[in-house]
Amino acid sequence: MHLKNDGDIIQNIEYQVNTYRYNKKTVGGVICSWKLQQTQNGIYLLDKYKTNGGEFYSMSQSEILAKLKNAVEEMDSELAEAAAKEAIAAGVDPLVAINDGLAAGMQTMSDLFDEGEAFVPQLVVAAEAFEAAVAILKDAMPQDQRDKSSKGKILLYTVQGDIHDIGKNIVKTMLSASGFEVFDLGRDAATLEVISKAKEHNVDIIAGAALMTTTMPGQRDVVSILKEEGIRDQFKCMFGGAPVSPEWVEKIGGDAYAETASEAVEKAKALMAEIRG
Ligand code: B12
Repeated sequence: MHLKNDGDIIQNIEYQVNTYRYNKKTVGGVICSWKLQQTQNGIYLLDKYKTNGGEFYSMSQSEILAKLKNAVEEMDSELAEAAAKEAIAAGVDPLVAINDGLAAGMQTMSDLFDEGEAFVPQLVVAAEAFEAAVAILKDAMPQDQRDKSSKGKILLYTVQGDIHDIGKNIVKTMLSASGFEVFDLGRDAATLEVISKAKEHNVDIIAGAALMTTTMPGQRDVVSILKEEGIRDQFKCMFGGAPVSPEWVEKIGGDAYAETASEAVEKAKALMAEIRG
């Protein structure tokens, strides 16, 4: 049973207290309940609850998103997994949980690094907490979000000579979670391999990350080779990574730039709309 909005009509009433009815079940290892009210139009959801030592308490979506964000900032995988289970139990949309909760926490870590307040090991451990929670949230996604074939195919990689992949992996998670079929070539992906895999999988979008000014030309090379081979029109090219800018992407003849993982999803959707007319 997926309950998202107040007002959703629910069946399977389990028990009744005074004028209210409660529906109880275990979701992702968490016992949760929904408070319902019978009206002449049907049975409506009034509130969602999670049990705590026998007591019911209400947890709003914003509290849960804050917990997810905090777990990544605390670099705590166990906390992140627990918060993911709470999100599922409370009926929070898994994509919202990833985007507004976990990814927001990752952004904090990235900002802290830039300010000299966090260091590489912290970023790596925070990314692990992010991934641990995503694995749980993915299982709770409705079938239409998991139906990858509907949204489009994307070849994702970090350019040749560049081994940074934390951000690329977040982009992968967000794209997959949004219904795209993602072929991940990993990091330090050879330019010719990118072209050959794009053809092999007949992808719609080629998406490359570069994290160093010295490796950004790897993005330009992909566009140049596609042009040389006369197949530039067969693929949309999207690029990103911390040193990359919209101006750079325009200069090298790319189709889209995204600053963050959630923006990458929006841009990929827009590119697919262009492809499908
Ligand atoms: C973590 C890190 C490492 C880790 C990487 C671990 C890993 N598995 O990724 C390790 C320690 C291995 C490492 C190694 C090196 N690093 Co380093 N590293 C970083 C650091 C601190 C953080 C990068 C990161 O993960 N950020 C967090 C993620 C979430 O952000 P993000 O990657 O930008 O991703 C977001 C967006 O860019 C976007 N995005 C990402 N990918 C994509 C893809 C597409 C298609 C799109 C649309 C969007 C998109 O969405 C993401 C989420 O919102 C940066 C500093 C920085 N501020 O960037 C330096 C940094 C990138 N590294 C740097 C350097 C120099 C190196 C080394 C050369 C160091 C050395 N002397 O050995 C080596 C590189 C070796 C190589 N050949 O690649 C420099 C690069 C300088 C430059 N020339 O531009 C930086 C900037 C540090 C600095 N200030 O000097 N590094």
